[in-house]
Amino acid sequence: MVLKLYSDPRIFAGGGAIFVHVLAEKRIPFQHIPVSVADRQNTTPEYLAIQPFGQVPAIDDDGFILYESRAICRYLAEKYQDQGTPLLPQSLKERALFEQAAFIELANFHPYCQTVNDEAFGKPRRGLLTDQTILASAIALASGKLGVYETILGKHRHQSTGARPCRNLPSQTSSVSCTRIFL
Ligand SMILES: N[C@@H](CCC(=O)N[C@@H](CS)C(=O)NCC(=O)O)C(=O)O
Repeated sequence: MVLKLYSDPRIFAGGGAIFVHVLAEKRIPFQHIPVSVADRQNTTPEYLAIQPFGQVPAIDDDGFILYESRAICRYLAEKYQDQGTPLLPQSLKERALFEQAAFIELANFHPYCQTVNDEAFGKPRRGLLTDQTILASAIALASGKLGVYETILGKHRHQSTGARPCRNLPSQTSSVSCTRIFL
């Protein structure tokens, strides 16, 4: 049965931005089941039975329900290990560096960029006022973290071309693609 993917109607929105990279890299066919947060479809009893926190995304893989976008990424990368782009390193040390990159994304990048995104774009879209103090503080914190990324990227120039592997990280970078920067 084809993988069912419950996510925002704009599939690339929110947590969807994280795992669509894995779906694409692994060439995994899926059925998109839109769950509109704007229309509160994430709070119906049917959806809460799938994702008890009422958040998107979630998947149903032939009856196996999984939520939390990064856990979904890990599951799909592992399940389709021999298909598409290899994403998970196998050796102990490479795996440790992968986990380091993944936790940096979660702890040092995502919270600040998510706040910037919500204050600058999410709130106005929902008809709310941006809190300029929170926005300025999150931008300052995010800039500091991105400065560290720049330093790390500067040390990891592309082996063959000398170019940096990735510049100007998008607002939501998947843990998996992030790993390529660190390995
Ligand atoms: N940690 C979760 C976060 C998911 C999340 O925050 N989803 C947002 C949309 S981007 C959501 O469903 N918000 C609705 C709500 O919390 O009521 C994940 O990565 O899957």
